[in-house]
Amino acid sequence: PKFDTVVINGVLVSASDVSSNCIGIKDGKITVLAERFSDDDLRGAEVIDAEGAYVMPGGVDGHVHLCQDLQTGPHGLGGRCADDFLTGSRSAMCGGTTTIITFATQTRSEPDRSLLGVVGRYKARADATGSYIDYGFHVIIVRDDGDVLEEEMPRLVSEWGITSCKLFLTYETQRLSDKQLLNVMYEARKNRITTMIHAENGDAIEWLTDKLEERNKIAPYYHAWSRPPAVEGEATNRAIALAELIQNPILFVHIGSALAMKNVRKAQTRGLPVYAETCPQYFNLTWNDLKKFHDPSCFENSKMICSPPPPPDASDADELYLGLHNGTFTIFSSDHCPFRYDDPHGKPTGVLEHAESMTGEPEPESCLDGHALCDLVSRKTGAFKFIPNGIPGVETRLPLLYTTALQTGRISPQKFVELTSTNPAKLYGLYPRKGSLMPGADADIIIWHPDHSFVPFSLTNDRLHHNVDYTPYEGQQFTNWPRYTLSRGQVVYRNGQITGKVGYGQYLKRGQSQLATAQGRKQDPRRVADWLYE
Ligand code: DUC
Ligand code: ZN
Ligand code: ZN
Ligand code: ZN
Repeated sequence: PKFDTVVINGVLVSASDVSSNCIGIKDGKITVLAERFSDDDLRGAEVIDAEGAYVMPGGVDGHVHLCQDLQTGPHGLGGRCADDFLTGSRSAMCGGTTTIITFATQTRSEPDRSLLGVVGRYKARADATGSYIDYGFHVIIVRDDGDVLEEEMPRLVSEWGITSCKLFLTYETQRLSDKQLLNVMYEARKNRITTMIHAENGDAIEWLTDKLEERNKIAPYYHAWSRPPAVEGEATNRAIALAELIQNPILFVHIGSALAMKNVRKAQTRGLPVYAETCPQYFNLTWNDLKKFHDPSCFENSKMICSPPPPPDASDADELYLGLHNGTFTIFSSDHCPFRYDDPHGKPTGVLEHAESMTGEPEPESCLDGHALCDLVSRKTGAFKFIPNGIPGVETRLPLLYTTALQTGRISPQKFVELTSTNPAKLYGLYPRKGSLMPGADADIIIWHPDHSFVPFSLTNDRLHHNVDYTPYEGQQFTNWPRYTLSRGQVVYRNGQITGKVGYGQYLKRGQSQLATAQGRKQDPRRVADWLYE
């Protein structure tokens, strides 16, 4: 047959166009787009009727934590990662995502000096279960070892196709000083590795945390008070200044405040190659969600702790939507960072082993509802600073944005595709193989339900396919959901059923970023420190 599979009656959406075309798929690739197919074309092919619904390139989620190491100590990420490559990729694909980029994390331990060693270890974790969908790695660099960076960065690119690294300005166990940041960014730039920056001022957070503790404000809710928008505001400005100094393109991960977004916008207006990511939690949660369980002192509220925290109230989200629309945000990722609530090393009780380190800490009030786990934890001093930061969301990323932004007219269908698929593919060197419906691209495709025939429902965690025992979006109304997910031409998810196979997903060697190139201005000799790169 001419095609293995065809998609007919769809409204195709790319980052630039909406068109009524059929898709012909052969050997895992899109081979033909045509207004219609003849009977001859269709012979022997599996025909998928989209019934007038949107058809989009599969989601590319550039920010997913799977199998990540437990890191201990105050302000460390802490906790046991609930999802491995099996459960994490399963959850992604059931929400319309066909590519995930996860983190291979260096630690400060001596054996982790070698980035290649770290990556090999994470690859083995992926191989241990296999993945349902294609995946790649970013590296997280928490050390400034000049010899390692010089020797290994070129090999990360050539041997592994890893062309991006994440750097932290906060967390005792991860953060780089300004000088270290410059060192690592400089080496990264020489190798055309995109630097992703977690921009929160670690000193400000520690200082505020001390002040909150002095006042016994240690319940989960106060996690947000320890990270008000100014914390992200300062760190974004500082990173922009340092990156400009050495002409390094940067991408801010998980921007959560309108303040930081405006800093990014200003830098972009000046022609600097500054990119930004934002995530569902900054549109759908607020500080109030950190006190929604039982009563404000109940440690079940730890389920909602992520960094940066959600914004204070919904007015920030209104501004953030503008940033999605006007291009300030380059990508929309999940920051899926999964911890279970019932795991002793998960959400509330990751605290237990550190309880003794809190010398002379007054006992917090226990939950007024007498919630058992909550009491147990609060008795052990479950201060927010010991609670692992992160919430799940790889499966809800696309349907949530579809429901709250596309269907409400806040963003166009094209912008939806740009933010969730095309731009992450370009930014991370996967385009046009991923993030595109052009002939030659991998046949990674989502087909939605026709809006008019979808029966809205309210989300419960049992519908999801991650290994986390809660969702922050419990009770949220959804007005659409991916009906089919295709990965390299195979239907891996259909009408709520998993049809894919674990182990089918392939490791992706990525190329250079295709975004950080032209900058819309002449180079300014006073600004440009060319001698650094001679
Ligand atoms: N950074 C992330 O990227 N995810 C969760 C927590 C964090 O600090
Ligand atoms: Zn981060
Ligand atoms: Zn993250
Ligand atoms: Zn409780």
